[in-house]
Amino acid sequence: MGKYQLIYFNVRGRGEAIRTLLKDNGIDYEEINCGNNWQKEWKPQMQFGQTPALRDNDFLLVQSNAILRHLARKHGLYGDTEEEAALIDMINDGVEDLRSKYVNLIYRNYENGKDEYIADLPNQLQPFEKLLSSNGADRSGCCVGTKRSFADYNLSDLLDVHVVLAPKCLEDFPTLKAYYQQYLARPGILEYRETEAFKQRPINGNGKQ
Ligand code: 0HH
Repeated sequence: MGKYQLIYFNVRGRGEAIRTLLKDNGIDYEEINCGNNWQKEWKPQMQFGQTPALRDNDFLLVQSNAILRHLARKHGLYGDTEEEAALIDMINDGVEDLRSKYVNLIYRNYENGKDEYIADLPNQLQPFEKLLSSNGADRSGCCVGTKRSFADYNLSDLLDVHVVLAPKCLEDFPTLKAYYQQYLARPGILEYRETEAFKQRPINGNGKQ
């Protein structure tokens, strides 16, 4: 098997959960920055005209959640039973719902919408707190079962960007806070966050965060 290639802009954005999954699981990959010649070279190659994209030998896959699921199937990050896989999907869909709102705020309504977004954030985070506390995720670091899944990388990244947007947003959510701290303390994540590549990569493409 050749090395995976992750084709994306030099931002965290929708690429970061994929990057952290790869890094934390010691999966070798090459990072390709499509930002230099996006319109002419890269965009026409992409099935939906967007990235992130993952090249897996001759197979080119786009859509960030499809990429996470593909890697999860191949590397044992999709739970142990069908029920666990369904719950992992459910949580990942919840992550996608909140990420869509976040992306809309960042790219379309930051100045006018930020205060209202932050005021409503507890309502958005509460379902995750409830789901994770029922799974003891503050101790296990896993949102489903006792094994990490792709949804953990996506949810942890979602918390990561929200802590930047609203630094106190996890204060009233002890399970989410402990779960996020466990994520940050993982050796693979710690090592990755020490790299210049991580430190210099903006969260979003327009400088807002
Ligand atoms: N549903 C898709 C998914 O989940 C959505 C992907 C998407 O929105 O994968 N892709 C955007 C890039 S994410 C895209 O391809 C936002 C990052 C913007 C970075 C801008 C450049 C920054 C340079 C430092 N957009 C390009 C396009 O639509 O033409």
